[in-house]
Amino acid sequence: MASKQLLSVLAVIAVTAVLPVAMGAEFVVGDDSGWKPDFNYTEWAADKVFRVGDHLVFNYTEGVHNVIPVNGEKFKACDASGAENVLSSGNDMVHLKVDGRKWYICGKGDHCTRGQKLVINVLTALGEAPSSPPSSSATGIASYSYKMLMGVAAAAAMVIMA
Ligand SMILES: *[C@@H]1O[C@H](CO)[C@@H](O)[C@H](O)[C@H]1NC(C)=O
Ligand SMILES: *[C@@H]1O[C@H](CO)[C@@H](O)[C@H](O)[C@H]1NC(C)=O
Ligand SMILES: [Cu+2]
Repeated sequence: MASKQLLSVLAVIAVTAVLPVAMGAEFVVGDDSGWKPDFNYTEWAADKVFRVGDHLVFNYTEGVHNVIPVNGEKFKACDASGAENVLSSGNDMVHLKVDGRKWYICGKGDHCTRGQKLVINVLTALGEAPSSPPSSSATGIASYSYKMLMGVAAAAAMVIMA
């Protein structure tokens, strides 16, 4: 009886630990700087690994900026014309559902040419390591292994309890 209760507790702990994997990571674009011109988002993204299942949060004052998903050519040209999915809430969440390169620009004024543009490469959810690992890859891999371990522990606890 006591051991079964212990297993329940362990299972809850393990499931709680593995939940962030299922939900993906959240990246506040620009961190405390938020989404604005005169900021280098290439530099911001350089040490991060984005995966399918993660999401981006664009944080800015509503009305001052917006977020427009574009293609590579429009990104280069800062071309906001013909935009279909303009995000403008000031707290825009973008779920990364498909792997590959993603581009976002601000369509207000000259903001894009002033650096308010973000390009990221989204890796598959459980894909291989990026071809050129970022400097922080050691911690990334460590936390990833930890989550995998907790996932296995959760699965094992479920099996034992069943
Ligand atoms: C932004 O940072 C990247 C990487 O450090 C650099 O290559 C690029 O020149 C910078 N862009 C600007 C506009 O300063
Ligand atoms: C968004 O920006 C505001 C104002 O700078 C800040 O107070 C808030 O903590 C930011 N939110 C997030 C999620 O970073
Ligand atoms: Cu802007």
